[in-house]
Amino acid sequence: MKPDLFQAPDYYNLDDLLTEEHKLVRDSARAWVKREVSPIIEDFAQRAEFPKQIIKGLGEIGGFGPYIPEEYGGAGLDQISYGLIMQEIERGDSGVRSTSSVQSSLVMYPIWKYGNEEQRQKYLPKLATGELMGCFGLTEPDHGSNPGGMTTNFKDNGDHYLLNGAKMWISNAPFADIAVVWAKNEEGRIHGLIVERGMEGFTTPETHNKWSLRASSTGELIFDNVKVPKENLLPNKSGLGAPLGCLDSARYGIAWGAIGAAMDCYDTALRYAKERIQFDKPIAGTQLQQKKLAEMITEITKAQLLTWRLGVLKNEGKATTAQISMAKRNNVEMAIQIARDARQMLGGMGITGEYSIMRHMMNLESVVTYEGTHDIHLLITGMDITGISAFK
Ligand code: TGC
Ligand code: FAD
Repeated sequence: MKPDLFQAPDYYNLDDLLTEEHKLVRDSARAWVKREVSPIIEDFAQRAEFPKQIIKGLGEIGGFGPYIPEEYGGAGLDQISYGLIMQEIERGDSGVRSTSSVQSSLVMYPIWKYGNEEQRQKYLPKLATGELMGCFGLTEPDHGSNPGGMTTNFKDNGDHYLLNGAKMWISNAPFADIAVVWAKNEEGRIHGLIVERGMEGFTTPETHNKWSLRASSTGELIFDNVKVPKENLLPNKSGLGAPLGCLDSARYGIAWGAIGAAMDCYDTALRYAKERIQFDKPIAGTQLQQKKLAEMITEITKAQLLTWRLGVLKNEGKATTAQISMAKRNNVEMAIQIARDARQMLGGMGITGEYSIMRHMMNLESVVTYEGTHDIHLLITGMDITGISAFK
């Protein structure tokens, strides 16, 4: 793979809107990605393997629980810093950002928000350093966009619960130490349970043959009469709103992350176009390639503004689910379009692993599907502006 020469575009001087702390956090994540992710990621993606050696570094740059309070081992940062970290990590690879999103917003967040003090003390500090890794089990083979229909269930069995069912498409499942699992009790109410690797009847087979997110490990969670201690139930929130609350936080991070992937594709295409000579001049001097580049920087800038404003609202505790959906949907679609155009601009070289573009493009096919598909987010906006649900 080519050396990482990435230079971040900032067409509207958005740095002026950031604090010194934001810039420090962002720059250290950017330097870490250049040093630790860029040199190895293509090789791991080609081999369809998650690079476990980066876990410790991810913890050190605040990639695990950036906004979780310091008393629980988190970085205690604000939501814009969280977003900037996701942007930089996904600039390297969406699969690495996935690992960070899952650990932060889908494992640490529910333990922090819905867990009791004992659960927070037991798990959060170790999750923040990566000593413990987690995964999040919501999707089932027959319930993806409609998680409320889940059939995974648990029954009161004296001093423990008995958990049965299966989850599918679970990021980090094959190596996670713990899983935050969403299941229905005997009354059909959804609760979160912390399931630990090693519990009898709990297995996590890996999903193979993915063309997307190859450097992220995906698997199933299978529960066959798993005895889950009663103290592992998250006591402070139940109902579908509990897992959906975690998704708000993860989707917000993805909105920022997608900008990172788009920036990397744009920057690569711009550099290539200035150097690649055809018909005795750089292809960057042709109107068609300038149109692509001009549209890319316009879309990146619009996404940056949308997302920065969302970050301000999130810091004020005012960002709504529908606002987060709009940003996730817009930014991921924007990144996919940029990846496709950038790929074409590199001609044949664009399909090789010499450049990051094709990997980003394939990764983004998962990003546009997980955490709510492109269609589902459109329907969330539709429901918000009309007051009528088109889901059911
Ligand atoms: P609906 O009737 O609308 O809502 C059910 C209850 O939940 C409440 N609620 C929320 N609460 C908190 N936060 C939110 N964002 C909430 N959205 C809804 C709602 O008020 C209601 O409460 P109550 O008290 O009245 O019961 O639910 P629905 O069944 O109609 O479904 C709505 C829909 C389709 C939007 C939702 O289910 C959805 O978002 N589907 C998409 C599924 C999804 O995103 N799955 C993601 C799985 S995790 C993942 O992909 C990780 S990838 C990780 C990585 O690698 O980065
Ligand atoms: P379906 O829900 O079957 O949707 C199929 C198509 O139908 C989509 O185009 C959808 O938009 C459309 N559709 C569905 N309902 C409607 C409707 N009402 N109106 C119009 N169109 C509709 N899940 C987890 O719980 N944890 C994880 O860590 C996790 N990681 C993932 C990692 C990867 C690589 C992938 C690919 C997925 C992951 N997921 C995870 C699952 C992900 O959230 C689901 O794939 C996603 O929610 C969509 O569900 P589905 O695949 O079952 O598609």
